[in-house]
Amino acid sequence: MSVKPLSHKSWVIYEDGISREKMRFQETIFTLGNGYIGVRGILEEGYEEECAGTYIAGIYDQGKGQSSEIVNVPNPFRVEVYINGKKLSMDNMKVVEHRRILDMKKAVLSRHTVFTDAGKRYEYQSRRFLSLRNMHLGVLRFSFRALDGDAHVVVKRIIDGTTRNEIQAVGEPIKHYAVTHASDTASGVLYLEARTNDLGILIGMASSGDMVTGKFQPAVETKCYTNGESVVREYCFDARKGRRYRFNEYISIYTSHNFEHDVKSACLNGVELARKQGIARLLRKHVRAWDRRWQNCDIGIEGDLPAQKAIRFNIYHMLIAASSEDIDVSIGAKALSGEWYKGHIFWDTEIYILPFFIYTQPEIARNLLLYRQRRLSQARINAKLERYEGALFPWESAASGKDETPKWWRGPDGVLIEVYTRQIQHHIVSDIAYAVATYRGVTKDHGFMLDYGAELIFETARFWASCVSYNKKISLYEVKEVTGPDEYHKGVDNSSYTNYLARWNLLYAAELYNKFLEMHPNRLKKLSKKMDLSQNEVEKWRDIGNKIMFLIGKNGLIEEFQGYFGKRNDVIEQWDKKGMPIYSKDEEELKHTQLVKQADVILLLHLFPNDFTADIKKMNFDYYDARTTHLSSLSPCIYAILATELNDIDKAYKYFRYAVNGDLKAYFGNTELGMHAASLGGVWQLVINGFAGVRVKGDILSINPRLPRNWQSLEFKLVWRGNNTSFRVSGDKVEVLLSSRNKKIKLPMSIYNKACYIGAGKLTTVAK
Ligand code: IFM
Repeated sequence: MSVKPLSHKSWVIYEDGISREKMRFQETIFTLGNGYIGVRGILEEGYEEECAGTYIAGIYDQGKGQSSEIVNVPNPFRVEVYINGKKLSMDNMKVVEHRRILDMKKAVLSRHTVFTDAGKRYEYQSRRFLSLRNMHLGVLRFSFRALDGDAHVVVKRIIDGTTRNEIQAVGEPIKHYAVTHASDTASGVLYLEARTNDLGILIGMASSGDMVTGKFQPAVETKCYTNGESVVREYCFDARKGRRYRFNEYISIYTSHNFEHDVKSACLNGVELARKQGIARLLRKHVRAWDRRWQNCDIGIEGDLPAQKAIRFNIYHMLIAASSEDIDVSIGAKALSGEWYKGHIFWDTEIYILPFFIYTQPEIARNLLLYRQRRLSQARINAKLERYEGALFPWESAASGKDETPKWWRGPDGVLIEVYTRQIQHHIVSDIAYAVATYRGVTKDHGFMLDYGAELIFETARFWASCVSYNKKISLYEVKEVTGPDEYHKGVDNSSYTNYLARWNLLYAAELYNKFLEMHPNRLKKLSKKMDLSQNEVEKWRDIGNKIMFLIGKNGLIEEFQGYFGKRNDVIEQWDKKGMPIYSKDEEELKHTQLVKQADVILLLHLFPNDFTADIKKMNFDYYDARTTHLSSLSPCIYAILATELNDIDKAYKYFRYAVNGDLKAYFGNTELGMHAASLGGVWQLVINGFAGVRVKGDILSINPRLPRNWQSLEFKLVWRGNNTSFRVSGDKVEVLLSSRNKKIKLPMSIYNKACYIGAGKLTTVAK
């Protein structure tokens, strides 16, 4: 069973016509990436409003900034075309035709633009991609036509070393590198090398290209030169009216980060090899790699073309942000599509994005978890610095694993605010542990747990044991002065989300310890020695876990944190056309109310779906839904999941439409700064956990679909316990197809609460 290619339309995102106000938004939407490099969808020639962003995963620098940020490296895709000395650009000329198409299936961005000047039209077309087969390779093909008369043309191919991190919440733009070398080879290959400020990471870029010669080749004068911080190859020729002049470019990018060989040679070899293969072959390989990538993670929706397209858009942006190679990086809050939040990695990755990878491409999930595990030593140091034990993962993380949260930030109203979450948004610690446990539960990758996961789980439990304080009066442990997911209320005591996850973390660690004691005593002995861990300490974790305060009333209503119910009992009273809340945005005032910025208690109910009854879920959903502003993009998807569990499919669909289009239709408000990566993953969870009703119960996969009315069918794939499994939900039936080499396999599942065993290679149908 494979997801039907409904129509080409559901794979493409268009831009028709050009609008200055939307340029930065489009740049984000049209980002290309291969998990290693991300390039915003700028027009090659540039324009006043552009934010030409090229990012390489894992390359951070602080320079004069508040904390380290992902480096906007030189722009390797610059092309300038001059007609009789005047540059083709929306800044200089009128644009009379403009269309861009992002083909999400192939990750190729194509463009057609016609400019006019002095009554004459000039056409520029381009196509580019970042190879998924070779993460160091980019390809650009462009062409030019003078439509109304002959013209004298100069084409400049440029590697532009003038880029900076323009987008700063606080302070001036920062250039995080210095160009150290710009040259060209005898055969016209451009090479630019730059060095980052702090760590001196070398970034090398080479570009090799041709003007494609045809029957009517004009006399072309070609020269290469450096121009300040850029390196240029220039073609000068007389263009004949209506004739198309084509150019091919092969771009190779290497850095000295995690790469032991000579950067320059790698770049030069890279372009030479690419050139030998040619664009058509490189494109074929790239498209095949993308086909394979989509194969395991596409979602098919029949009956709702806008939703089909939007869900693919969400998945596309997660895929382009994740490398299939282990390059010791994780996914930032803006993925590789922008420099807002400085390319930092938040809990967004583990709680929102990771489930998509765990269930569809577990090897990528593993690499993302390894990124945290490799920073465990730094997390131990972070804990010590804050006078805790165990591991304190930073609220905002970059390359080193130190806390990179900037001290100052600019709020939505433009006012400077001191960031108070830095040392106290401790739920990140158990969010990461939770992701490790989810990975283990879905994949049964015991090797990962033995080699890496257990240590992380134990150290995070240790952190919580050192973070709680015992309240003798009530014989309970408390966690004081933290900030939960709801950031309107900072520095609160006994945040229910935080305490519940801390409790889970401690008890899970104790259980894991006992399992290891039984099954892997020698490994445990070694690890215990390394960590100086004793059985007594583990018993203490269990005791604390069982006695952590959790503010749930007799009626099942969970208090978000201690004292929350004493706040002004404001509720949402107005909604906009999309059904989203209208409320005052004054955070100073909001903190005195019960209004909640984003899913907090409701997120807890989603993460532990089997721990709470339907009545408890309903009571809390009704209470918090009436008080949540959804100011954060991390919120609507989670409310929608809960709504599906409560069978309120219309409400779920309302939140789904908002969340799935959050960036595509700019509902979230600041897409120009980059994609809202957490929401992308949250929307995937909404479709799978919510509408498809996929949950792990005990040790088996349970499926209880409840589709929106207009969806005739939903198709998706999951890798469950290492087996590729396809699902199709339509009407009142679920079809499952398991592909496994083990022909004798019988995977237990629960579908519509009916126990069944899925064998390999034959379609199993279960009716409601
Ligand atoms: O991690 C989130 C946080 O929960 C809400 N503000 C934005 C952060 C980054 O996405």
